[in-house]
Amino acid sequence: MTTENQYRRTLVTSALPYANGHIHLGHIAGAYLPADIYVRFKRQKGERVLYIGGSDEYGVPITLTALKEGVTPQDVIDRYHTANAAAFEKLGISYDIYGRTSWDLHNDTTQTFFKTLDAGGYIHQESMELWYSPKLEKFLPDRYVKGTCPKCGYTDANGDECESCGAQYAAQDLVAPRANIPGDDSSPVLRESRHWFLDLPKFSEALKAWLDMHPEWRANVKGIAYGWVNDLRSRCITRDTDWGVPIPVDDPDAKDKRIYVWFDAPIGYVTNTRQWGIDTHGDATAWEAWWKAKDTRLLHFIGKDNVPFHAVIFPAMLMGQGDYVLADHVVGNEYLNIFNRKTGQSEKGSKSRGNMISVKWALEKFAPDIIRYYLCTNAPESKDSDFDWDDFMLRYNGELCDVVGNFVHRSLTMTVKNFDSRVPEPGAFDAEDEAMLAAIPAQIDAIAEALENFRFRQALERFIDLGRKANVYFDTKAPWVSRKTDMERTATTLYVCCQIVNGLCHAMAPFLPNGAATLSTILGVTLPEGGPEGGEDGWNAGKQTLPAGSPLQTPTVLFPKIDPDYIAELAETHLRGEAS
Ligand code: B3M
Ligand code: ZN
Repeated sequence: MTTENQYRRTLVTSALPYANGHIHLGHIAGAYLPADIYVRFKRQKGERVLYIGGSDEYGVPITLTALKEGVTPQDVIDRYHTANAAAFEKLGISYDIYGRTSWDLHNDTTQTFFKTLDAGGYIHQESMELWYSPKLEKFLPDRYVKGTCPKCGYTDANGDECESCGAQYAAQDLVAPRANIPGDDSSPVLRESRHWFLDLPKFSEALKAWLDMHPEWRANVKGIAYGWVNDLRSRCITRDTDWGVPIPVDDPDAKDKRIYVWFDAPIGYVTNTRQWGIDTHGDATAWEAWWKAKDTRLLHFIGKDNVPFHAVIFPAMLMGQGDYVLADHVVGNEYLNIFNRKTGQSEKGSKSRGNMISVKWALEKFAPDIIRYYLCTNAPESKDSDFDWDDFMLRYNGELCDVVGNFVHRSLTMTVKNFDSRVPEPGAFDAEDEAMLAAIPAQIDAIAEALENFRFRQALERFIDLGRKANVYFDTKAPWVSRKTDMERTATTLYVCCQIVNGLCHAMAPFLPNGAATLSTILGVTLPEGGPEGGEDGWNAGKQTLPAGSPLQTPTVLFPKIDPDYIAELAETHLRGEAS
């Protein structure tokens, strides 16, 4: 089926994680899995979709890690870029490219953005007082200095913002500053430094007009974005550091400074699209259609803390370039907290608490589909949710295994056994058969509708609902009984069941790619891969008939159950802080 949509491009980005640690399940539930499900769905529909990801490799947290470990920043980013790219791949997060902001190409993209904004009159310089270490003879940007928060009194606040109350402030407002680097116990002093600023207020009207065009966005995203746009100030976009993109100005003062990581990071999406065009098409201009053609739909999937950058600052930077598209949707997610079964409390995932679960660790314990299933049923879409081991097991075992897996297995086993491993020839349909056959396309459309609206939990619930309806049908028809007396009736029932299994196979593919791949082999159906150039509609193919006579392979268990003892053991390991 050809739709107008097939000709339009959808460009999807997921936040670029810092190459400063292992990505964890909280990240996945927010910015990565929903994006991947969406992209897989679009590809399956045959639409043109490109999915961009990569590592964010500059910034103070990375140089601090390097200093503390006595290695170079390059060592740090190489280690975590490699580890995170591998974890994403194993989990089935299907990027078209997973790039790096340390690429030379990225200097070029970032510097072009800077120069265009500068030429457009959107960048100016200001002098400011910043903390300086007389001992190291260096400025102490951001987290290189710690102190007491001027707003809430938290004593471990960063130089520029407080993790405890969320306040952002000027360096000189920090109370009782101290250097936060090994080998420097001196007291920092304030010293003048000249920096470059992005004139955000100049974009104020345009940003408001653009936000006003998107009443459909989630309330959390709109709330944060309007809060910022209604109170815009110029923002410093450079830092006193040697780790970052060089500032493209002819000024000796720029030599010891670099572009601020939050200026270059979203530009990484553009860089990585450029590199994708070069890698796949040998075409250095292929990226432009994805960023500049009017019919491109740009979507950002992010965690809530990244909303200001994706819904205000980056769009302003794009406006300043003149010819880029702006995001059509910024899908901002809340947080996945950790339910601590010892205390009975939900707690924030944090490095210092050691309660985070790395993707790397989780993948050593579970098949990717298991993790994907739980994180999607429990995605923090409109409010925070809890990662809870009991819930993890109950949802997976009780829904995916017992409802869908069980139906697929009993239907296929009976069909293979009684009908010579082929989809049986049906007799006349009764009202229950007709109703069940009609429910397959209806449910597939309902799943699609939820996915189009970024309601991933609801989409997965509707998928499980199809499984529930299927089990009711199976139990009503009781083919294991009719088999003894009425083979024609049994054939009709199992024919209908094969159609449901085919529908389930197509519908599960965006969520559970491994299960779908195994099942499609059993059914002998092809799930088209799709991609940036678009292709066949393999989504609505789930509504088509699997013809009588089609050969079937002997089914294997798609979703094996998890043993409660195993879960109990892992929960203990996790509580001991060994899962991060
Ligand atoms: N690296 C922050 C984060 O990982 C930052 C995102 C950049 S997206 C362009 O949450
Ligand atoms: Zn504070």
